[in-house]
Amino acid sequence: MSKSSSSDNFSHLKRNDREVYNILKKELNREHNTLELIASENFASYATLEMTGSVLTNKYAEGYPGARYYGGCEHVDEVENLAIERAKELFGCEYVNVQPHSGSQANMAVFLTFLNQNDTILGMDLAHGGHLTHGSKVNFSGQLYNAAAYQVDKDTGRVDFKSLKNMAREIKPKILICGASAYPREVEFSNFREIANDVGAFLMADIAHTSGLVAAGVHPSPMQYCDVVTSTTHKTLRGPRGGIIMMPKDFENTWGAIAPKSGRIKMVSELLNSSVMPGVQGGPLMHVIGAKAVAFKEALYPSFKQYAKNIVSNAKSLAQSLIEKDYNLVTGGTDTHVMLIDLTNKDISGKQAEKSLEQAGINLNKNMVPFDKRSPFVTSGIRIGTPAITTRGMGNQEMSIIADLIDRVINNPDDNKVISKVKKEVNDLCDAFPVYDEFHN
Ligand code: DSN
Repeated sequence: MSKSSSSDNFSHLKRNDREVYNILKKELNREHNTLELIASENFASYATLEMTGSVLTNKYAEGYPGARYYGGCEHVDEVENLAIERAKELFGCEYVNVQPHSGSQANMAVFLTFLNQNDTILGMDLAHGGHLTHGSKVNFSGQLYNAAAYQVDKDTGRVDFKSLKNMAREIKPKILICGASAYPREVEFSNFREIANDVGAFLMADIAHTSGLVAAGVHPSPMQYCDVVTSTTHKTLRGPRGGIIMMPKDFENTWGAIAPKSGRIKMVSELLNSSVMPGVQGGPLMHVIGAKAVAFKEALYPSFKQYAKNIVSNAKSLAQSLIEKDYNLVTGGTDTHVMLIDLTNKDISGKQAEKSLEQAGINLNKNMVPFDKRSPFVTSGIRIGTPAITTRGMGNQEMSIIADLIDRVINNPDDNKVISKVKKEVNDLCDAFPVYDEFHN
């Protein structure tokens, strides 16, 4: 991120609370000195951070623009409307709710709108790349609803649409969920649509991971196939931490007015809005909604398209370098920002790999691989993503260096000399691609 002339960062914090200031500085240094390969993380822009740290945090605004439960909302109304309009333009949709505090809360609001308790939902198995809120037994989605999970094919690592179709016919889900947290290939929305049509299910896409790629046209859009789409705003989309819910063009014609569990007949947009607030949340985080507006504008710029292309090109190039070093990539590669590596042939668990790499300044997460024999606390794999290092400006040349650094640690996970040497090289690489340099004044 480019330098500006501003100095005196965090001066109030520094004066008023040295303890917290020191923690912030340590985190700044960690972010600068680390190769951030966690696929769900990114570096928000200065403008996004400014809005997130703004006076909009002071405002209570329960309700929606023009219909709030508090006075003084004229400016937060403006910013929420702007965020909505920009998101519509970015994703080509007709309905947007920008209030969910997170992707999980966006998903919860969708379920609350379209499901009754104990209704059947069908999502991707968490151990095969799915998300907690797609029906995991340890999450509300697996506790309040009758959740079933589809898996990937053992040989290809890709969604097994044949068995998904049979499963859907058997259990007749009310909602079929597509989209994942650790799936390296494009989500084939049209295949999911076919199955949803076949069994009369409502089709939901959770594009939390790929939304930046979707916005840039680098990943297919779910809008022409899905009934409702949820996302986070902070992963490939590079905005503030938060969630959104969208519905495609003509959604009201598709759904018409539907009857909620009780009360008067409502339009689906009205129901979704009231599921978010008051159903799941109270006061919206107006500073974050303002920052969503900022990030959506950034994502509309042509430079963001190039950024998203670079994320994917970096992921492909890193994947290729790792394959050349005999790493076993689930599905044999990636179409997106993320890759999943089965470390079984390297004789190291995901847990150990994550730990040793962290000591060397390389941050990623252990991850179950499909049909993993190890527990989620140990795992046989790691997940690697390129959004954050691409934001720093790294390109294909650096990907081959990074593959080499990873490989040296994985082959010598207990060798402190190797780890120290790699850490030094990681620091040099990070210094060559600074992030938030303005904050280091
Ligand atoms: N924690 C996110 C991820 O890492 O993919 C999903 O919520």
